[in-house]
Amino acid sequence: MGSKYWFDRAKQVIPGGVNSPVRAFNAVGGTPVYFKSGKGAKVQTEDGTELIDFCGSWGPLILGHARDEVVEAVSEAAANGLSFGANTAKEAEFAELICGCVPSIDMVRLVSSGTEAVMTAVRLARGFTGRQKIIKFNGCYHGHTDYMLVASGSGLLTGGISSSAGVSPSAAAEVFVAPYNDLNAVQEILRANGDETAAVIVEPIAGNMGLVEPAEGFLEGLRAATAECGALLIFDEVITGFRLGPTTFSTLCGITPDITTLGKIIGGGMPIGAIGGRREVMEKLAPLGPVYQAGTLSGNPVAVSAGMKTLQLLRDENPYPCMAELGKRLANGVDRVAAEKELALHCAQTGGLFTPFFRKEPVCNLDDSKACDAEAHARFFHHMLDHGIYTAPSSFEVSFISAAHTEADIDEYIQALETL
Ligand code: HOZ
Repeated sequence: MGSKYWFDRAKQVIPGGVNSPVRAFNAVGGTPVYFKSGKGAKVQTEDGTELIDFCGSWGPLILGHARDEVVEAVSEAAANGLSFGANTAKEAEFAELICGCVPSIDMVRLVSSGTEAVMTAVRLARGFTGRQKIIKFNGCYHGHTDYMLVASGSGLLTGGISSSAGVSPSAAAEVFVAPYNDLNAVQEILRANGDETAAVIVEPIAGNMGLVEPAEGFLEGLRAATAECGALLIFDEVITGFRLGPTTFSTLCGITPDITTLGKIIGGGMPIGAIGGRREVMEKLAPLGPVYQAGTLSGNPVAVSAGMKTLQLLRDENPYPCMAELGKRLANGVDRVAAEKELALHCAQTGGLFTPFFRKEPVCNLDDSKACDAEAHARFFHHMLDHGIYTAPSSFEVSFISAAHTEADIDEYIQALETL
């Protein structure tokens, strides 16, 4: 029973056959691959094939699939109880660990997903400032809360829509949208609406229109502009948190946001999200303050155990320089092959994050990303898949190198590309 069999069966009972639209292969066509198991950098499929996985569950699996110590931590926690809906020592230790790793986070509240983290962060910003408006960036994705689906990235782009149906016009009207990397546009919005603006939310490295790094001075400018008008700065680090070092990207780049959202890696492959920030802001959350947030499974002991073990291993083993070297090796290889074969292609890369963009010119915002050759990307994706390489099934996503990948895995990627 292969992927096609399971997809046909799933489509009868799951909308589109998938539990998240990005899995539907809409951008690349064909039948989505059904995964059976994973270990390290490799996955086994229901088609009986083995693939080198550069998607890594969209980011959480920085240590690779089923790392022994993480699985042991999960098994031990599960044997002691799957959920209590009450406090555990482990969640206090985990919060201490996160606060210890991220200087801008004095306090942290755990939730169950990145979407929930952003929803809470925005409510917190509104509760703290007493203002309603939010500024976001075109092509940044912050989960699927109503007002964050305006001009969103990720799966909305592959579906050919930039905003979701079902979002009330009043929710959408509270959001201003600026082009990514365009500080002037933000300053202009704030000049006219600064006293109504609760927060600017940004992926400090954009990862949902492909990989787009912040232009020099962009994040610093956002920090200064928000501080000037009393709006909060929210860094959505669901992708970048603990991805480029054992901390947030904000720590690495020396910019202090008021609120940070986390997810993915901090759950080590289990569902989790977190909101962290400075004490004065975080103390507005219930039960200390008037901003309500709750969750039966928030701080779930199994998820916390997976996350805790993952962060400890990252701290103890420091795989970051190695992942960055592999990332550079991959990007150099892609660019070399592109030059040799005269392909309109270049690879954006930082650390273990990368996106092959099918155009020669750099990609600095969503318009640039949309100008890439989508058909060339789809051909590339299926060619790589046929050669045992699994990457993000859309050019509006990032791919991930984990601590489990080796030089040989990177070289296989490049060899596959050479025969494109
Ligand atoms: N942020 C991920 C995609 N960019 C989430 C994956 C999903 O939407 O399922």
